[in-house]
Amino acid sequence: MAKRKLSQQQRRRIRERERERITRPSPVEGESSGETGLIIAHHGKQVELEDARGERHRCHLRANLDQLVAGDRVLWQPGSKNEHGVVVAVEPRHSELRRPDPYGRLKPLAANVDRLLVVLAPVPAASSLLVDRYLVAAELSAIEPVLVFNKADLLDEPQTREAADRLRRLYTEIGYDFLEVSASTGQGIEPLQHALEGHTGVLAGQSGVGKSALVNALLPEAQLPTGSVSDTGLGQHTTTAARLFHLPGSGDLIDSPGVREFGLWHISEEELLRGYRDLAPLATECRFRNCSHRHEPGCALHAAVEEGRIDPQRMENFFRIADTLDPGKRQKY
Ligand SMILES: Nc1nc2c(ncn2[C@@H]2O[C@H](COP(=O)(O)OP(=O)(O)OP(=O)(O)O)[C@@H](O)[C@H]2O)c(=O)[nH]1
Ligand SMILES: [Mg+2]
Ligand SMILES: [Zn+2]
Repeated sequence: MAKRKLSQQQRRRIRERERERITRPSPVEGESSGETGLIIAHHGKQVELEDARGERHRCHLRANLDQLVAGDRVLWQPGSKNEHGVVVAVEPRHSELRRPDPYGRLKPLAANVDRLLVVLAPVPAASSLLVDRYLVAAELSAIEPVLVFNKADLLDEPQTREAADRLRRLYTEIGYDFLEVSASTGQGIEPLQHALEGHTGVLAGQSGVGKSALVNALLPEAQLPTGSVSDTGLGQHTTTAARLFHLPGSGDLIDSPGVREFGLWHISEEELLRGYRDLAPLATECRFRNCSHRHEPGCALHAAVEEGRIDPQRMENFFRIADTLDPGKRQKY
């Protein structure tokens, strides 16, 4: 059964790629001769790519190319016998999720995605501050976020149930999708699959929330290792590199390594506000055009919180993130 599905899927993809190739007049930056390919993962200086027939190849990169990531669409030239191919050019990305690496340098994590699955769980405990950081990144990259609360099978205790419900209320009131799922029992996996149909999603969230387990639930053939180590609190990550998977049906999903923090220091306070889809429209209604929303009278944001139209948690998180922005990017008061 799984085999048949896969070959149908491959056929569909070949048709898609062929169509793309015909209708796309050399859209690639740099050189233009070569076959089209999709980056599945990058390993150091090499990448794994999928060709138009669905076959995988290891390739080197032309020296002038920036780092490629899962989801990138490229042109490449096959190597001669037993040799790696070479990627010669990359298509401009229509979207890009970036995050700082451990050295604080901003790195792309996934390209050409249109859904960000922010995975939460009762363990490790979900924090709205981390959720907000992901939401801001998604909003600024024009990627539609979906909150995925995993390990729903662990919500028996009234306390954990209440914490999950609180997050659901907080985010659904703003208009975000919130799915309660369990990679272990299969609860909510079908709605998750529907949410990804025809889209390319990327999984994000703390280490140990079950991102790879969700890939396995959606695509049992993936057989990804999932970590018990993370559960012990040692802070180790099970997944070490982002990787793209084709889901049954239509839709792609990129698994990514977990992070403890999702830094946003590189954005300005103005951008941060734009990333808060509930707060941003209110800012134009403040009495003072250059309102800092901190101490001025007639601040529409504070009025909305007092009247119960905005959750105070969102405002608090906004200011907490604002305090971590690069000093040069903060608003001066
Ligand atoms: N009870 C329960 N445990 C789960 C569920 N999903 C995942 N887990 C467990 O959570 C642990 C972490 O799962 P992973 O899928 O490795 O987590 P991850 O988010 O991919 O972690 P990193 O790769 O380190 O970022 C494993 O022990 C899983 O078995 C679930 O729905 N219910
Ligand atoms: Mg993982
Ligand atoms: Zn204001």
